[in-house]
Amino acid sequence: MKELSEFLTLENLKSYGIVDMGLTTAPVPHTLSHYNDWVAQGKHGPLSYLEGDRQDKRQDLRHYFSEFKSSLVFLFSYADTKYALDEFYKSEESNGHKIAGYVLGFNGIDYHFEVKSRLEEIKAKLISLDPELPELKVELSLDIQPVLERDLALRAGLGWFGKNSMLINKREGSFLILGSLLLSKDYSHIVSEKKMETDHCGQCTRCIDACPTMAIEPESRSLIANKCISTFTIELFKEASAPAQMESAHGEIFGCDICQDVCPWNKRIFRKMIEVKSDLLQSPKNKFIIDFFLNRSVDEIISELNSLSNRAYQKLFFGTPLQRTGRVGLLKNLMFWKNLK
Ligand code: B12
Ligand code: SF4
Ligand code: SF4
Repeated sequence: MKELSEFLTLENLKSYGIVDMGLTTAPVPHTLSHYNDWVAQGKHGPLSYLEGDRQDKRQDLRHYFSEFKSSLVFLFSYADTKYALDEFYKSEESNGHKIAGYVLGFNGIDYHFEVKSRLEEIKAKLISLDPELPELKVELSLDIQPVLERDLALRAGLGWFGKNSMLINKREGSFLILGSLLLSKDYSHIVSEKKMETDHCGQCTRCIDACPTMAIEPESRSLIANKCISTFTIELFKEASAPAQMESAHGEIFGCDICQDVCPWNKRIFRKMIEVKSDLLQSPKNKFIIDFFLNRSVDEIISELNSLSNRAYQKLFFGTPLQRTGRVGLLKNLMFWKNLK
């Protein structure tokens, strides 16, 4: 048991890129009614995976993992890469277009692979260190599982929900990926449960004011998915209408970070970053993505994408987040900006 508690310290887990961690034994989301009302009002728009059977599973962690007793929740930060990317955007090399910071945040590798393999390593270690019978069972939660992950992180005391819906951690901001291990045993005697964080947005409305497509409803402080540029550029793979007023955005071609860029809790940590780690943009995959999408004209990019088959595109971007939309989805995003010219 001693070895297990020594392993499960933040200091030790830093080597996995974890910047904060917490534990919760609560299986039911704190803001469940908000989620159910949100779906009932159709605010999820085209995101059908948030309704039906997967909505039922999200009501209680035990609907997904019946043996649930506690969950370890981890925050993986990509703020340093995002900072380096913002510096790149200011340089002459930039073509004025933007991609979500998380795309480059894990060396250009899709976090569904990279963070997953880190969680798998931690899982294997826990199973090997847990001395008690019956054997510990562990399920992963990383984006695609039917789990309200921001709420899970809230319950684990890791942050609060910003008006932009992001889970914000006081020390680390919101440029984070959330990943969790759901356990068949209660580990609260090993990792103590923290108090839930209170709201630290106060009177600020910067994210609401900055959102070009008015996707954040001020009264309910919740997001309307089909107005969000992130939905349009990441979730819609075929021809689709862009959200109204997307032309006043900042050239987003994959994802959108605007409501996080303006957040004082992110600005605060950027101010503390003394050096720009530009080498974070230099991994082979990151360099390839930047050279393909961010430092040449939209016309050139479109012409290259048109010369590729769908299969060739998938091969080229294999293992990166840009595989998701496929060639057609990215062409749709780029054509939006080209047609504005
Ligand atoms: C669907 C989805 C999307 C959709 C819809 C997002 C949304 N806000 O609902 C779209 C495609 C738009 C999207 C975009 C992005 N996403 Co996304 N997405 C998800 C996914 C798969 C499910 C989210 C969900 O259940 N939404 C339903 C709403 C109701 O729940 P929620 O977003 O969790 O919001 C909770 C709180 O904010 C709170 N809440 C929200 N409004 C209000 C209002 C009141 C009054 C109250 C009390 C509470 C409250 O209650 C909600 C339920 O617990 C999660 C992974 C997961 N399995 O949870 C990732 C996830 C939320 N996404 C993530 C990321 C990184 C992004 C982007 C930054 C990517 C990008 N750069 O383009 C953007 C950010 C957009 C934004 N401002 O939210 C991260 C967020 C990390 C963080 N720090 O919060 C997650 C957790 C993935 C992960 N494992 O890391 N995403
Ligand atoms: S991600 Fe972009 S479009 Fe979506 S709510 Fe934030 S600022 Fe608005
Ligand atoms: S910009 Fe302001 S209101 Fe929006 S999440 Fe950040 S602190 Fe909260």
